Amino acid sequence: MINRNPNIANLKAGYLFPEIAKRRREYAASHPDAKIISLGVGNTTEPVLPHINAGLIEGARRLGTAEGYSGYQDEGLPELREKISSVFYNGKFEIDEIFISDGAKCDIGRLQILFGSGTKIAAQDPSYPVYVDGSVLAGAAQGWEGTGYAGITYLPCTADNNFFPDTDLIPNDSLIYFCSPNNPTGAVADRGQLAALVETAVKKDCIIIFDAAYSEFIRDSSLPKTIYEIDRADQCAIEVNSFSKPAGFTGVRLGWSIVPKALKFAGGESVNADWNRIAGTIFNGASNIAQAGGLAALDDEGLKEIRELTDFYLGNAKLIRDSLKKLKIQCIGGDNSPYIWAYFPGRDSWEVFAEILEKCQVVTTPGAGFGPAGQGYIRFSAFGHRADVEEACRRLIVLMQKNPFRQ
Ligand code: PGU
Repeated sequence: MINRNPNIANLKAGYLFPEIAKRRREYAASHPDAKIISLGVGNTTEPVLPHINAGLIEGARRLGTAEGYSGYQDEGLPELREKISSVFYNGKFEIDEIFISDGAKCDIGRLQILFGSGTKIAAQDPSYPVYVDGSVLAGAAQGWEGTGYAGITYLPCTADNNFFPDTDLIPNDSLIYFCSPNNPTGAVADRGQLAALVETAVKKDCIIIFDAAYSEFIRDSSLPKTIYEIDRADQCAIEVNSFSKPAGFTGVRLGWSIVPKALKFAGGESVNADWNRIAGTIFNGASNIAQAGGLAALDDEGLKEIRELTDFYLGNAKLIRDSLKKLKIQCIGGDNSPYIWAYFPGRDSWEVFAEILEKCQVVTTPGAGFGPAGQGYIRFSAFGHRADVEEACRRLIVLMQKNPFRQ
């Protein structure tokens, strides 16, 4: 018999979002009349807008024609890569520094192969669970100790440090996971903060994996949308991004990663060349239909639709934030991000999650699921139909005012 992969055995708990879905199912089974509303997982709910949808349809139509048919296209359509470079990076990157993927999560998982199991990991705490869980799967952790994994450096991001980590905690030669706008806190790193992060990475010979999946939700034009707005970031950072949230492609599956040619390993070898080798070996490219939709999303009409869709979700976020403020619950996020991070001092976040589900039949995400520093917090997602979000807010205000949160 083959032994179980010890890295899987090292994982402390199941993946966060299926666990929440399970608790929702259990609640629904014991309360069959409950009209449950989800402000839990960040999954898009609104239809793909017409121009982008026409791009997807046209992509499918072309596949049925002799002139338009295409097969494998490993690194992605050259036109799409050019468009990504010009729309998001001012033309800074050549197309062979841009790798089209089937989504940011998939690339975050695969990028681990670049570094191997011996690499030190530093991750924002709280953070998108894929960074830490993916690192554990890749063999970077030595098991669970107390509230976190041994071998992974947690970088607390709390109200005390304005949700930006103490860069002194980052070990030399480590792989740093950083997400801005942040999931789950909704905080966005400003230019000075990102410059400090880049400076630390350069000084300590680290590589940053910068997750910009929510960059299109940034409305404050002084905030950087990509780490490459910072000097020397191309020497120390890989950026992953996605069409999932801005274009409603969570089910279509399309993203990209930037692996600059200036990025080198300790021995001077090219990270870009190795990523090209890995991606060519274990990935056969994103769907050509999805890429046709991606191209439509990046022309003038498509960019207007991205703005419209992200404005819609930001409108939901404002409703949620205003409701929490009425209840005098401290919260951040929701202005340049689709997540609102609400603080319940001294409370266990799974208990607050259960209380909101019981009293309001609203599903949220407990902060502790994103890391030890998330304890006491709840994440509200702004992805939902407007009527559902309005109803969830109404329930929160009416029911929680009548029957306030337990202390
Ligand atoms: N990066 C971040 C920071 C995310 O929050 C998510 C989705 C992704 C990447 C995934 O991007 P794709 O391009 O669609 O792969 N986070 C959601 C969904 C949960 C999940 O497991 O991905 C969330 O609720 O946190």
